[in-house]
Amino acid sequence: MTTQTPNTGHDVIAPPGAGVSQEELALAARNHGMPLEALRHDLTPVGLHYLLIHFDIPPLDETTWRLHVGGCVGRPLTLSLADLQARETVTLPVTMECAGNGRARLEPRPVSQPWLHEAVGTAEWTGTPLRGVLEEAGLADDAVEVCFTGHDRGVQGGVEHDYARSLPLAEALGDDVLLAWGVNGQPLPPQHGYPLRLLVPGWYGMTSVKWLRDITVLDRPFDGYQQAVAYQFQPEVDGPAEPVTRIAPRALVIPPGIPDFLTRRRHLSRGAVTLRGRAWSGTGEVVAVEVSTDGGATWHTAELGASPGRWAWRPWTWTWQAEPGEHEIVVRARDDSGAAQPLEQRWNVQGMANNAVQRVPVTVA
Ligand SMILES: Nc1nc2c(c(=O)[nH]1)N[C@H]1C(S)=C(S)[C@@H](COP(=O)(O)O)O[C@H]1N2
Ligand SMILES: [Mo]
Repeated sequence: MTTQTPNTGHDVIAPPGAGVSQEELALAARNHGMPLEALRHDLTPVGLHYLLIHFDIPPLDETTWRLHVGGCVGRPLTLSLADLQARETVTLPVTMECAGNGRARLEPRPVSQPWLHEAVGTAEWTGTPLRGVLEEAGLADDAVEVCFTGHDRGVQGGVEHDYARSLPLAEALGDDVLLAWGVNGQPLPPQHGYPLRLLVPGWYGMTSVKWLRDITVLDRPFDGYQQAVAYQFQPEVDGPAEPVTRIAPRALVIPPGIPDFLTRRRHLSRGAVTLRGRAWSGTGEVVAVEVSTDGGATWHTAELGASPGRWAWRPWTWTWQAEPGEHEIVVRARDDSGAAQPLEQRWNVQGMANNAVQRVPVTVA
């Protein structure tokens, strides 16, 4: 079986039982997750929102930066940030999650950013609907996709490229797709795409291209590296692959009690403890969250609260009468499309969309 990236000789799958490598550690130190206790916030404070940056944060200045809109359009556009900010302005709370969230829990481990559960955050993004800009440029009759290119460039899988992703035309024209310059009431900070990023609610994070440089309308599907090679759900090495698109349902619990520093095992006292968390999905509205405290043998229905918006996570609570002993809390979500979290995820080469349930070991004294 081929477990190395073409052109680089690097392992794409860690040998069975191997620990996280120095390279994975370097990625993890750059691309931090959201501490799970930050699930207490409706909107994730910007510094606690997860980050995923493939290459380097590009040095950009909004006074000289311009957005170019071209390809299969009647009128190519060059827009400054002020031009964009003079347009219709919308603010939307959106839960974003990395498609690689859960990757490090697969065995054998796909080698990349080693997320466990924490590659998620919810922010209020401010920008202008993409549709208005595309309409102003005038879509040609043969337009099929819209490609978004960032200012960041690097080498992945031995291929040098600008970070770029595309959307089918119908998705790009969706009501809630934004060109965003603000987050939680502030200008975008460098790490989240300053001065302008794409924001595609409901889709995994790779779609929401940061540091936008070009929007190019295409008359054929885009075949760039981040579209056609990365972000594929491929259950078998050398087997067929499907592109990863929308966020699969997931619930997380705020780990209760206090943690052990090194193992992060939870310690709490006996008695009533209200477990709290959030649940989200890009394939429908979350309609059920269930909680188990015995590793999944028995399940209880949690109470759902209101989401801050259609594309944002829902809070949930459930009160547990904790008895002394060793327990394992497990939570799972289901949405109104019928999609639900599995107890075990089907393995895949890139470690995509692993929404297998969270398990939190707890010691009750
Ligand atoms: N230009 C560019 N856009 C990008 C990326 C990137 O590396 N370069 N990473 C993508 C990925 S994989 C994710 S999960 C989200 C993360 O967004 P955040 O760092 O603002 O949370 O940005 C996406 N947009
Ligand atoms: Mo990602």
